[in-house]
Amino acid sequence: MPTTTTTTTTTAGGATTTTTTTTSSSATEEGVPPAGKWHINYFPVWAKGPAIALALDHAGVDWEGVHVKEGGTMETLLEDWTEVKPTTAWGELPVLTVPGLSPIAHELTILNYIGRKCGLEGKDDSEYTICGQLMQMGEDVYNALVRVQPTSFDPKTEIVAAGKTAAFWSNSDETKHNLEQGVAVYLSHLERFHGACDNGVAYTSSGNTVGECKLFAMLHALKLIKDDVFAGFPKVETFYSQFAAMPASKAVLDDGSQFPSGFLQYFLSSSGSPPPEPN
Ligand SMILES: N[C@@H](CCC(=O)N[C@@H](CS)C(=O)NCC(=O)O)C(=O)O
Repeated sequence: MPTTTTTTTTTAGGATTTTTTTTSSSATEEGVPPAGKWHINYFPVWAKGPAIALALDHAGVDWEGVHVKEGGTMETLLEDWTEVKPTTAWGELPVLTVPGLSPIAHELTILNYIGRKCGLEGKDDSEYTICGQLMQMGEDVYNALVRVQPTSFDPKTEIVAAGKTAAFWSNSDETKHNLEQGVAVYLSHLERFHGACDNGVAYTSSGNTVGECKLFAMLHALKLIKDDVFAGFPKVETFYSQFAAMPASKAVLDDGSQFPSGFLQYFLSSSGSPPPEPN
């Protein structure tokens, strides 16, 4: 754990005393968010950045977002990314930068960091494990969408033609291998888990742990593709609606909050309908 060492020299009655004090810096203390502005870099699409923006707004930290490069536009995005990519640790976004630490990459690591520093990982061990499982479920849904769903950059023509996208949306067989699991199976697991958590409309008592931020972001990605996707899953639908209505969530949904512009739909319907206009 990084520490700060302070050496103090005092002279009293002709004798010199040197005292060395070692303390952990605030950037490493659980529950103590580093002071100063936090910076998050991510593309202007609803994929792996929105959950972080949601968590930052729910945490109430002072933050600002950039889409790839300060002052960049949609027109310069790809060119900007070619320039910025080699400067990142892993050649990818999102990247969070907080005062006193090296840049942090990988969405789930960033979310775990925010949860730990800002008290958004559940009030006790039980909620901590709920939070973590929801985060992973959100990631599983993301990875399923990456496998089958057309995106604003890739129509996935062969995958759609092979019927894999349609199968994801129609398959409710819970015995299928999880790589072939349909959206209804993910949602029925989330419906049952919600009941087991027994925490009212949300999964945890606060309803805004980093796991719930990630889950909400992926539920929203599903809803953008198919508006009635939660039909038959009332607990999931209620969780989605109440999370969307929270003021800290609305800012991100409306215009990307502290990002210079809102997030565009990334995963598209396979029926060829165009994504909505940018905010
Ligand atoms: N393991 C990383 C994956 C991040 C990732 O796949 N980022 C994509 C955007 S969603 C990216 O940077 N793509 C641009 C590129 O690879 O050049 C995470 O979970 O954050």
